[in-house]
Amino acid sequence: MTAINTELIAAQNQATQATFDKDFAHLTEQLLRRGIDIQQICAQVAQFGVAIPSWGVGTGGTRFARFPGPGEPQHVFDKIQDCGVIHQLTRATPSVSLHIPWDTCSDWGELRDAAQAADLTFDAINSNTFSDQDGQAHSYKFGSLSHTDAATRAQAVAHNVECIEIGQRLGSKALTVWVGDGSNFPGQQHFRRAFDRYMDSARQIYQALPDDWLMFLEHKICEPAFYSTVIQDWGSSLMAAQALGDKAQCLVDLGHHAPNVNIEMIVARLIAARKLAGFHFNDSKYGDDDLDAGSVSPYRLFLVFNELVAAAHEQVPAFQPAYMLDQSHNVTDPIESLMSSAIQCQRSYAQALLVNRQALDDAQQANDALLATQLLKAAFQTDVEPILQKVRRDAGAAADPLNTYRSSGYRQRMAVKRPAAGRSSGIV
Ligand code: PSV
Ligand code: MN
Repeated sequence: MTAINTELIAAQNQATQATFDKDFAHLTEQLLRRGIDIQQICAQVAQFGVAIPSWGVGTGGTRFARFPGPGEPQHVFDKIQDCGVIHQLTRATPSVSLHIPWDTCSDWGELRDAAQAADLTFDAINSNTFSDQDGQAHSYKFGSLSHTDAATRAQAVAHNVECIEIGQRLGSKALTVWVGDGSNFPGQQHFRRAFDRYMDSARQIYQALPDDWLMFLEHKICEPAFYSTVIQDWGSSLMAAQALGDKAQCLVDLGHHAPNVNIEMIVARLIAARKLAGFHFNDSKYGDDDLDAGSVSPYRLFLVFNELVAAAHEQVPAFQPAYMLDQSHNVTDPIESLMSSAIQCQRSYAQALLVNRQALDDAQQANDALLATQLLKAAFQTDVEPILQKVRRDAGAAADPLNTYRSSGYRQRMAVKRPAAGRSSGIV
């Protein structure tokens, strides 16, 4: 089942074939002079995939307001359909990450079939114990897995176990746990006891993990708690993952760090500890802004991928990070943002593949700081667009996904089919 007319894609690709051929031939020659086989790079880039968060296809908001866009998905099946469009046009987003209970469904088998029909699988499943649901017995206002009240903790554990069960029916292989637990006032919380309570709950969830599952712990420095959070940084996350066991790993959301922190270095440390679960890609200027990946700091995104490519190149054992986007689209069509963000990740990956690893090793060994940094810049400053386009063209995706999406009229069709939801508030 394809939501966008395949003839439209083929016709648009054909229209730009001649200019593309010239650009690709030019880059082939350029890279050859640098000793790089473009076909090899294309083959690696073709393997790249980043998961779409189900919540990302709806319009996001801030704590002040949300301005709904036309044709927003109304239920999880609509979300799968939108994710299918993104994958059809980019072939870079083969999976979807669900968030429970934002995503509800009376028949998970039917959802699995719908995803399969859209050529999608299910990535990590996310639990939600940072907001209360209707009819919930115990409130998460003062925390969930680390709450002072045992019954509230038990409820939060049970929810995570239920998420694992749902994920099993969908074919997921990981549970992502992010808690909003923390405090707003000095003295409000006993730091060590709150962490101990979190660990006690996390252990119970860990015990419910199937053998072939992983548990991703996501840290965040602040928000909704603004004085302290229980899993505030990669240090706490690593402590927790190491204490839980081999199946627990640390997930890096690019927006969850202190300002100016060196994220690529955190990535390197987690790789060294064999504890890097993967990523929630997005970008930020001030905090957890959830802006589009690489929209503000593309070089930082490249430097993260540089660490990943280096680890793969050096054959770090069992190195298989999970890639996902986690963004909030307040002023754009979410499908457009997610397509361009997925491609931005793919671009950073392709650029990182161009780094001359041997020359970089030599420069580092010789303490040649300037040459080392220039080697990274040389890769980052290469326009890899012909590589990305080649991979898309070969896979039957759109050479120019944004243009093809806009001319397909998909959003206009959905605006008719999915009448506007009411105005609502809240961060998604
Ligand atoms: C928290 O800010 C977070 O990054 C977690 O991954 C949540 O699941 C997601 O955002 C919710 O939007
Ligand atoms: Mn996240």
